[in-house]
Amino acid sequence: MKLAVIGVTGMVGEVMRKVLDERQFKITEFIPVASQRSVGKTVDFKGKAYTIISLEDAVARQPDIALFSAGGETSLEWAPKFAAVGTTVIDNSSAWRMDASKKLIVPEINAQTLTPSDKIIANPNCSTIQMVMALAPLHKKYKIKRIVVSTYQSISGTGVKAIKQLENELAGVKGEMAYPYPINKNAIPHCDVFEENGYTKEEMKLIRETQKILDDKTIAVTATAVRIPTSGGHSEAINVAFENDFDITEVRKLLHATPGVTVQDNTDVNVYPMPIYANGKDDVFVGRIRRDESQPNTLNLWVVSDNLRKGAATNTVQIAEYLVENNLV
Ligand code: 11C
Repeated sequence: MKLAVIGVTGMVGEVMRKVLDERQFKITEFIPVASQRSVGKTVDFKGKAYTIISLEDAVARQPDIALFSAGGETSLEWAPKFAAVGTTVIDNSSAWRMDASKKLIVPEINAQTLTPSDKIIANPNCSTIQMVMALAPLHKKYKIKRIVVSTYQSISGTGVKAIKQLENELAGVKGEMAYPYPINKNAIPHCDVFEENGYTKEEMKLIRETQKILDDKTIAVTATAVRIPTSGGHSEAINVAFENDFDITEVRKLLHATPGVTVQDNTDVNVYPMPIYANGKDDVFVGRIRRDESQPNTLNLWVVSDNLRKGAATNTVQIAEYLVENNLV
């Protein structure tokens, strides 16, 4: 298996290398790729130094799989070039997610839709992945009518510039700002850019991607995405109304039985998910499971996950594993 990682020096690229190593993904040739300014430098993978090559040179090597995490513009330009030489691209950017001809995959939910002709596969947005991981088993059983979600997103979702901004603020140093306001001691209701309808792009991703992954356009979703000064791990307060009524014990059982989901829910002893504990782990953690007593068939959940792992790198590597295990590459 010849595997290329595009954006290998970035935050997600670094976690991809770690996850590939941890999961012992079988690779015969590791091809690290980054922008021109990194070409010729080295990156570590499995304790060895590898020289970074350019996108052009990587296409010439015809990898079997290319994991992309280098931004939407790079994906739009280069994913088709890799696909044209037979590479299967798994793309972390938002470039292809809503393209009707591309699949948007969370392996636990819809990997079975993949075929060998899917040459560009989209990896969903981090905040969407953790939400659908918790909701998919409940949708199957009770059918979702409407979701109201508020997110509390870590600065690692914005990237290194945001981490630097917080470090500078904590050190009392002036520097480049990733956000229009200070992030320390703050909550900024603004993730990604604003769209014409007054929602942010992040909020619209939660709406559109959820319907696509759960393959149900009838699901109504509304979202408010907020940036908070946590360093890793997104949290979400989810209110979900179902067509059919549920039994709360059965909901807990369903979530317990869902691979990739860990229930942390014992208020007697203050057990609930929190980003400081979810960070560095691959699972999606669900707690504060309770009936919304204000209207019928409605449930409240608190969902936390590491946005760079299950929200990005781990989900991408899981897609690659599925392709290999099912002889789709
Ligand atoms: C955030 N969800 O935390 C974003 C980061 O569409 O893949 C990832 C952006 C994307 O701000």
